Amino acid sequence: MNEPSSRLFFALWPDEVTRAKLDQIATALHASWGGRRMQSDTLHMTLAFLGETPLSRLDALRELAATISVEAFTLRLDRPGCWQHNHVGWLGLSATQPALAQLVADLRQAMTANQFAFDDKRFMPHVTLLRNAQCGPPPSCQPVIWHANDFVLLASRRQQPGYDVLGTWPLSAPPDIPKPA
Ligand code: 2AM
Repeated sequence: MNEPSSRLFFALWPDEVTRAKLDQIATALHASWGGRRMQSDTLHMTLAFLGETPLSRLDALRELAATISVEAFTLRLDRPGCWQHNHVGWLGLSATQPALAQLVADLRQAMTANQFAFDDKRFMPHVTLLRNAQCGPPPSCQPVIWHANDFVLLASRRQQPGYDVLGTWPLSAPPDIPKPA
């Protein structure tokens, strides 16, 4: 018999305010590019995609996630884009965010050390907002500022759209910025 498994990935999961702002950008992109909007309650930024993973390994995955120690960071999502090859409309970053890159690198390293397979394509931070988009020039959009304080492990639901949150891990508090005298 096949071992029970789920389609898993680590992600940043927005708070309600950020989610609503991302959804507004989806409205603007949809007006330009059409296609199918992602449901607002599923919006996320994938950090590392594992795919089908045996549920017997879930505890090991949760344990490695708990070892990650990266400071909380802020993302400025200011770059709308559309991929011709898969018709995905998305919002990303025009400047790299070193703490985000560190979080992804540390997750990849911990997964490799624990013999988890994952998609190791170059990380391209983005939030998918549209599928089946007819890509054209991007509309101008207000940047979305996203304070990332934690990351999650998500499982894709099998029968309906949506994800289940299987775990949440806090990012560490950034050091206090000294106030000017
Ligand atoms: P996408 O939104 O750009 O398609 C769940 O499928 C999430 O994992 C989606 O956000 C998807 O990205 C992302 N993902 C990353 N790599 C993937 C892969 N190889 N196959 C499917 N989804 C992948």
